[in-house]
Amino acid sequence: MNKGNPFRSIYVPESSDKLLDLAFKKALRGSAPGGLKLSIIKKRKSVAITRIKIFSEVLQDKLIKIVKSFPSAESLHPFYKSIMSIWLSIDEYKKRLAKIQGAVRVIKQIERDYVIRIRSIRKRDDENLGAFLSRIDRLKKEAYGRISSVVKSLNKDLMTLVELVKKMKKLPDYNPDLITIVVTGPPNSGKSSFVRKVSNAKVEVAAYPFTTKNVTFGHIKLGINGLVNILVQIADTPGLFDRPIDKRKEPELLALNAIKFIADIIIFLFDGSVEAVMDVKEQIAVYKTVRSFFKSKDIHNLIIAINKVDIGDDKLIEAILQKMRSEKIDCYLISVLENYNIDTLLDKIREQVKKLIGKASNKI
Ligand SMILES: Nc1nc2c(ncn2[C@@H]2O[C@H](COP(=O)(O)OP(=O)(O)OP(=O)(O)O)[C@@H](O)[C@H]2O)c(=O)[nH]1
Ligand SMILES: [Mg+2]
Repeated sequence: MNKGNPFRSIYVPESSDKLLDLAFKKALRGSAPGGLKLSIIKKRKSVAITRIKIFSEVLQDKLIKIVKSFPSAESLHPFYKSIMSIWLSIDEYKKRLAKIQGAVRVIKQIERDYVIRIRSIRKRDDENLGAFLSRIDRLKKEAYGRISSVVKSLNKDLMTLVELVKKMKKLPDYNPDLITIVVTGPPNSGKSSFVRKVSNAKVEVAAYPFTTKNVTFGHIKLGINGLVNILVQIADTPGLFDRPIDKRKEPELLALNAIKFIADIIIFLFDGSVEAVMDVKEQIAVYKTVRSFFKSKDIHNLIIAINKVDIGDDKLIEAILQKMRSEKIDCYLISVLENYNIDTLLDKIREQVKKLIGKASNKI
C-alpha cells in the first residue's frame, strides 16, 4: 500500500477546449518533412498528414497522462477510497477513467483512417489542381473535427475529475506504517487546540464550532521506555453532531471516515465547559456513535477526556463521569488552555502505543 495522499502529485486534467487549443497550436507548426523537394500535391498531403498526426498524438499523450496519473481504485487505501466516494462513486470514477482511455483508442483510429484516406486520394482527370488541393484540406479538417468531437465529449468527465482532485488533494498524507491517533468529539471541544499543543500540526483554533472542516495530521515523537522516540501521527478532525448519517455534512463524514479507517487510538474530547455548544445528552449521543466503531475487545484504544475544566460546568462534568463509570471507562479531566493533566493524557497515549507496538511485533 502506498504512503501519502495518492492524489497529491496528480496531473490535473484540463478542459476539452484547453486540450484542443494546445493540440491545434502544436499541429499548426507541423510542416512537410523534406517539403521543398516535394511536388505541390505531395507537399499538401504531407502537411495534412503531419498535422493530423501531431494533433492526434498531442491529445492522446495528454489523455494517457491524465489516466495514468490517477491511482487505480483497487490501489487506494480504504481511507481515501471511502472519502472519495462521498463525492464520486468508485464505479463512476472507474467509468470516467475508462471513457478517457477508450477515447484515446478512438482518436488513434480516426488518425489512421484519415492518414490512409489522404495518402490514397487521387486527383480526378476532370478536376483542376485547386479543387483537388481543397479536397485534401477538407479531409484534414474533417479529421480535426471528428477528433475534436471525441475530446469534447470528454469534457464532463474531465471536469468531474478536476473537482475530485481539488478535494482529494486537501486530504492529509496518511502513512499506514505509523500508529494513528484520531482526535474526535463534539464541535468546539478543543480538538484542534489539543492537536496543536501536542504535535507539530498547524491547525486553526477558533471560538466557534465547525472551525475544522478537514482532516489534518500532525506528528508526535513519543519517548517510550525502551523504545525511544516512536513517531505517531495524530489527526485533527471536524466536530461531530448527533444526527443520522444521511443528515451529516461533508466535514462530519470526513471525520467518521478517519475514525473508521485509520484510527488505531481515538481520543474523544468532551466539552465540559459552561460554554459547551451541546448539552450532556447530545454529547453522550456523539460519544456513542464513536464508541460504536469499536469492538469491545479494542475499547481500551478509546481514550476519553473532558476538556475545558478550567471553565467547567460541574453538573455537566459529573453527568459525563457517571456515564463513563457505568461503562467502566477511565475519563481524564483536562484543560488544554491551562495545560492541566495534558501530560497524564500523553502518558496514557504512550501506554496504548506501547501495547499496540507490542501486539504488532508479536504478529511478526
Ligand atoms: N477555557 C478553555 N478554552 C479552551 C480550552 N481548549 C480550547 N479552548 C478554546 O475553545 C475554542 C475552540 O477550540 P478548538 O480547538 O478550535 O475546538 P475544536 O474542537 O477544534 O472545534 P471545531 O473544529 O470547531 O470542532 C477556542 O476558543 C479555544 O481557545 C480549554 O481547555 N479551556
Ligand atoms: Mg477544530
